[in-house]
Amino acid sequence: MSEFAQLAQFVYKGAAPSVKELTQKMVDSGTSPMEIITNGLLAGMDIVSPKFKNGEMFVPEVMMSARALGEGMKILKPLISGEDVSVAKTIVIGTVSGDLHDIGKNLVVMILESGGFNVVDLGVDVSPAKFVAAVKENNAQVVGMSALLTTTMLNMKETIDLMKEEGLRDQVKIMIGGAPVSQSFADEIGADAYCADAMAAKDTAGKFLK
Ligand code: B12
Repeated sequence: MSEFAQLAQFVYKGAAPSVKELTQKMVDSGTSPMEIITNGLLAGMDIVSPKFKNGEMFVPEVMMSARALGEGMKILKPLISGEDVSVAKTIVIGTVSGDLHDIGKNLVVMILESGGFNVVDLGVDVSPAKFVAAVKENNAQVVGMSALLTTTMLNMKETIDLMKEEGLRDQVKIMIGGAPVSQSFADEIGADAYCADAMAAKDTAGKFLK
């Protein structure tokens, strides 16, 4: 079994110490951090996702996988976020109200930071009012919203509507992401962009902040 496949298995099994150890070993032997994320850590989540969907895995086990993945991310984050922050532009990002999924959002944060953007991460379960307050406080130019549930994706619209009410909509570009959202949903709720993954988020933020 390759080291990538082994790492994916450790994530799937929620074996945090093994994930930590193997991630460090791969880093030490010169494997690229992005490859470790994509072909090891996220490949592990790709094993978890269908099993969770069809009832072979349950919430506590998926939490263990998420935690194990986080241990790997902790090692990799400083390695891909090390570039000089030269762009004084601020992106406020969070997972919307009622939603606790943050693996994808955290990955987007890491990639944006690696691109030199100043990122204010509001965490999970972020209310529309909290997004608005953060845009004001940080004088942000971009807002990123994540949602993984069909029920919570509607809170993206609530947030955009509140930005309009507060007269902030013209000040910010809004990008959204997460498994259930799409370009057509972005159009429907009046977001500026939908991004399928973290790399697309970085490209889109780059275009917005040119
Ligand atoms: C891990 C996971 C959990 C973990 C979350 C741990 C954590 N810290 O995040 C736990 C176990 C806690 C969990 C809980 C629940 N979950 Co869950 N979960 C998942 C799972 C398996 C993987 C999600 C994930 O991390 N993917 C990996 C990341 C890297 O991908 P991503 O999030 O899509 O992010 C990428 C892009 O979307 C994009 N992106 C994401 N966000 C953003 C933001 C911006 C601004 C941009 C530009 C881009 C962007 O870039 C990211 C990186 O490339 C999904 C299955 C799936 N197919 O998505 C179910 C899933 C999302 N969960 C689901 C459900 C039902 C639940 C629960 C309701 C279960 C329950 N009965 O309690 C709860 C809800 C809790 C809550 N209130 O939020 C359903 C949702 C169904 C639906 N249609 O709404 C799914 C789809 C599983 C399923 N098919 O049944 N879950």
